[in-house]
Amino acid sequence: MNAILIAVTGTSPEPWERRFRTLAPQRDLRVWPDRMGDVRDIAYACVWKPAPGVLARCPNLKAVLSVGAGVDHVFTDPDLPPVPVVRIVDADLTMRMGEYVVLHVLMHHRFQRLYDAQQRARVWREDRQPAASAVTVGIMGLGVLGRHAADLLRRIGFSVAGWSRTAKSLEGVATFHGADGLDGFLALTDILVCLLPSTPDTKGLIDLALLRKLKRNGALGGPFLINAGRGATQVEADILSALDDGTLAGATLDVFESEPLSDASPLWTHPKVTITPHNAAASVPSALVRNMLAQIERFEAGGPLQHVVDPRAGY
Ligand code: NDP
Ligand code: OXD
Repeated sequence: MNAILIAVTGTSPEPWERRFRTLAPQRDLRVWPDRMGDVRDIAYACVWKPAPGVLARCPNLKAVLSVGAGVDHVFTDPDLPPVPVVRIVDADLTMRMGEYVVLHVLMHHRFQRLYDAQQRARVWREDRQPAASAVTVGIMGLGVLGRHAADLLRRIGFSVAGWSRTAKSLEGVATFHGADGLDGFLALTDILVCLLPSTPDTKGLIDLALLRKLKRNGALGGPFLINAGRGATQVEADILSALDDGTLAGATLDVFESEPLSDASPLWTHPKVTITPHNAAASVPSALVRNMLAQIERFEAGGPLQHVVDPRAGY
């Protein structure tokens, strides 16, 4: 009893299994699809995009643990059993996202794509360079990841604004919330960083109408977009239009409406776009299995599960 199931798709279960066996050799470990054994023994499922219906086969499941910070990949299962779903909150993942956001904010702020192009053409020409303090980075999503990124950016010297669903107060950050706060937030923003979850409320939020509300006369000469949250929040056709008509000066995209990004997408070769393969903050077994085991052991000792997702909000 109390077996742990590893049920992942699109990635190998092997490193997860190896790490569980190293840290908890005494635990009964099962692996989808071939080694589920007697499903009545399975109490916990550690999952990434689990195949629909797999979790419903485990009648004694007590909790689902997402191996990522996002949980949209769990809620797409129409047969998801009514057990708590917990997500990863871990310094390793948080710091990885912080690195990504800082890297891409600075890349746009320092016009690095321009200098890359100039280097290819052997052009020695210095462009203008506004100070970080003249640039506002607007972060959509002031959760665990958004707050950490805000703190890093503030320490580098950027002006930072943030937008969330509910009101927040963060030192040194101009905060906005809800539909009523969105336009004011966008009007301040030179570099928009999206760290939102995929929920029914955030679907398609980053469209042309929204991008047109970003600051037009800012120090960078035009606004930039960085999306490292979820692709479902963006309308890619609108982002392309915004890049082509000058609404956006450039974009970094780590997440896409459909992943992997199709070979046919014009985003791949767009001169103003930087693409990464949904690796802004990878979930790494060496760091995260310890976190999941701690959740399970605390729960078995009678303590609460932490970072349980509200299924109605979807994050
Ligand atoms: P949290 O749940 O801690 O934070 C989510 C934030 O989004 C909160 O501030 C929340 O507002 C806000 N939010 C949610 N819905 C809305 C809405 N409708 N309007 C305005 N704000 C909203 O999540 P994390 O910070 O840990 O992670 C954020 C997301 O990043 C994950 O859900 C995942 O999709 C993505 N991610 C991507 C990775 C990658 O490699 N690309 C890696 C890890 C995560 P409030 O504070 O009011 O609740
Ligand atoms: C996550 C992700 O949600 O990697 O953690 O996308």
